[in-house]
Amino acid sequence: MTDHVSTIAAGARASEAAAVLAGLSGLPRHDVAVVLGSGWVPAADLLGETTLDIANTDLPHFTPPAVAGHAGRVRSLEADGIRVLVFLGRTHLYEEHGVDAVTHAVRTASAAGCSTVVLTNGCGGLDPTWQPGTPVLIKDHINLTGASPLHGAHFVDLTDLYSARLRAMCQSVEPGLAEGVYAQFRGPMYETPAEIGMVRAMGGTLVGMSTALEAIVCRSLGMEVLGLSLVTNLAAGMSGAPLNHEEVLEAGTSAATRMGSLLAKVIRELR
Ligand code: 8IG
Repeated sequence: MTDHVSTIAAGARASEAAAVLAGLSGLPRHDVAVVLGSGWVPAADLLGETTLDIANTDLPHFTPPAVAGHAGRVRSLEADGIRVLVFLGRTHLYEEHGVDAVTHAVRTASAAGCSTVVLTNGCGGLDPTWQPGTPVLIKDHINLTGASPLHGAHFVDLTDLYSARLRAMCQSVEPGLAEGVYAQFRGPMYETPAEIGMVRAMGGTLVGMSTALEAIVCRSLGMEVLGLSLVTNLAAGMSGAPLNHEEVLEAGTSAATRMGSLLAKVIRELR
């Protein structure tokens, strides 16, 4: 396939998924999409009134989840009149299904009518004052995956990718929220201490394995993007202890109530 045809094919797959979603939910359109990453899934129940809860694979072209804590479900919620499409879990680049699998959820959200997307993740933090369980607004990213989620000569401006308007809104909902620059690695290994030194020298303050490629596609489709990280661990080499996935899930479970009420408030401001 040529790159141009690849773009059309990704859009057509998303339209198919959006059509099935419309049938199952009875809603021709949704307003806001939320992608819940590691540590955020337990917050899902706090966001609104669930009106549909399906496996992501009930929609065409979704990939079954590979990782514990990545639920692979899709919900339709009602939050004070806002129709919210929630993805519990995501497909990661390290699962090796390719960039189109990574971005299918946000392409589907766009095809379903969402003009705003909230991308959340669990990540490592480079600021020693960010204890595990600290939420951080993403103000910019550095894509260290070596991959692009766009096909062909598709030039997209990423200035203000993480909407200044939505960040200001979050700051009014939760004054003093920290802000950071998110560096996306391919994973699935965590970084070496030397790689964390590289990220610090580049101006990155958060490290993870998601979000940036999805945000790029959202911008290419004209959606407004809000990025929220939950720092679940200090970046490699900073705490003296090794990193492990269970610790990450545990930090999410204990922060769930706070993240849920933050997200619930933020969603109600998105209209
Ligand atoms: I949760 O320290 C979580 N995800 N790359 N590094 C990377 N991804 C992560 C980390 C981390 N913690």
